[in-house]
Amino acid sequence: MENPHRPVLYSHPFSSYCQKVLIALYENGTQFDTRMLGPDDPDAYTELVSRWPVKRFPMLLDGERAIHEASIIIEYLQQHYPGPVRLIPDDAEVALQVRMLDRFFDNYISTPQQKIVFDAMRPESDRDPHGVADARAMLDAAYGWLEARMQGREWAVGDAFTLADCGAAPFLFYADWTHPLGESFPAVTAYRQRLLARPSFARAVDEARPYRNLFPLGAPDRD
Ligand SMILES: N[C@@H](CCC(=O)N[C@@H](CS)C(=O)NCC(=O)O)C(=O)O
Repeated sequence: MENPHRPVLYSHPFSSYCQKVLIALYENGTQFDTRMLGPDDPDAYTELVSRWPVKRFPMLLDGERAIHEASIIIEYLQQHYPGPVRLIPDDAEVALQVRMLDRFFDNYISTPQQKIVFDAMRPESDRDPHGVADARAMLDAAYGWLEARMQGREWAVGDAFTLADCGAAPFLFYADWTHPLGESFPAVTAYRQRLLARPSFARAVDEARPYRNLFPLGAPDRD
């Protein structure tokens, strides 16, 4: 039976976790409305915080049901608004690998990347150089693991674009700005380029271009 609601995404175009969900929505051509979190709609942020005091976004509101956490929103969309692209494969073993890679990109690419960016937004006196050094070491380790994994692969798991690639795209995009891949990780760099060429992510990147001034480390003049 067709779902009677049109879900509403509370998000900001420059946010990596919002882009992760936008990729899933665009891959399947899912119809949705947006409440953009920003000065033009202060009520949107108030509503987000009233439902999710940890103040993290995106949030998907489907009728009165709020869904949090980008990966879970993508799982929810597949269950409730299925489209032609199965981002969580039907095969349980392959789906397990997809979820493992999804955790990898969240925990070991995005989390250290965010640590470095959030640190740069603090006043000089409140910075945490030790934590930032740990985050850079984590990114180097994660890049190394991914470099070995991506040999001969097009996407993170199997032959198809999945949930894992939805996260990889924005997280590697910003991670390379924050802690450059350089020359040492050619397979990861090539994977990042393939992700940038994927129409769903290219659209999200284009929609976020006007906000590059928000990047506290200075957005590089590329991508
Ligand atoms: N675990 C969350 C992380 C979401 C997240 O970190 N979102 C960022 C934007 S990219 C955010 O809400 N930042 C606002 C803040 O830290 O106050 C998810 O998977 O959705």
